[in-house]
Amino acid sequence: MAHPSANEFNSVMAPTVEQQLATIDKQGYTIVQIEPELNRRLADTVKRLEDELDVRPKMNRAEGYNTRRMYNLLAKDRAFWEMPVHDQVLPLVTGLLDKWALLSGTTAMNIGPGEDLQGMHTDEGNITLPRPRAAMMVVTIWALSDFTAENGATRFVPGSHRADREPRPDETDGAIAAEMPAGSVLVMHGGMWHCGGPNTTAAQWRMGANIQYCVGWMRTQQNHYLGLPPEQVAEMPKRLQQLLGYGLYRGAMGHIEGLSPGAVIGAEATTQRAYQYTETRSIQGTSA
Ligand SMILES: O=C(O)CCC(=O)C(=O)O
Repeated sequence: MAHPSANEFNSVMAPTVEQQLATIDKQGYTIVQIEPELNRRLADTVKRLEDELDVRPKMNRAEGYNTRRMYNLLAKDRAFWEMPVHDQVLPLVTGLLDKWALLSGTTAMNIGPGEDLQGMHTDEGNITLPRPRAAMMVVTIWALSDFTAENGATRFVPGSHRADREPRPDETDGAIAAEMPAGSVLVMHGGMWHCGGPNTTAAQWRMGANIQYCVGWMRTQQNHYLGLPPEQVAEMPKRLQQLLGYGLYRGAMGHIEGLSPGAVIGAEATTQRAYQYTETRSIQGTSA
């Protein structure tokens, strides 16, 4: 009997996007793997930038007392451009939200020795609509170093995306540590109770990044229009421009004088006129 090659075996064994989405629907999360070489490159870039930019702890409970945090990663190095569009991650995001999903934020979080538990929260905590509900955000925590219970692995409460309320910061009952090797990505429903873990090691740093998405009609956590130089955006691949909001939501929302933001900054890939889908005079069967 012929045996499958390693590639065939992996493709036979790897769960489909539908299966991964079913897992997220049930338990609120799944974990995927990225290429080790990409992971090394991202980790090296974060380390270099932290030193070059002299990134220091921001000294509050949300951002940490011994955590080096960097926001707006896409503006800081092109290595990060690969993250939001990664093919192991983006199909899960669009499966949970839809194809008009936006990138909400990009943050590197390097948790240092002695850091406290961050405080349980959800990234949807500012949304005041009743819970439980369909995901309005998707949180992807990239383990750029190994994540262990001791060095500050993300804590989360499986199934809490179905809770009917937000957690209190000290509400850690049922929380588990997302222990995972470097190169893993924890993909979570935005309603999941989670937080950065405490780092009880003497000298290990836990390097992670949160690449966060939201539905296309929502205000993003980080403001890309002002955070990214337009000439840099114009050089990005089309899918990344769309995730940053340079296209139009459903062919209409977010225009400037009838044009997409991409058209205004000279980004050819996302140049679009609003309501193009109504250009035919017939009202039969047309939509964005
Ligand atoms: O660093 C982590 O593991 C999670 C951090 C987090 O949830 C946040 O900053 O909102």
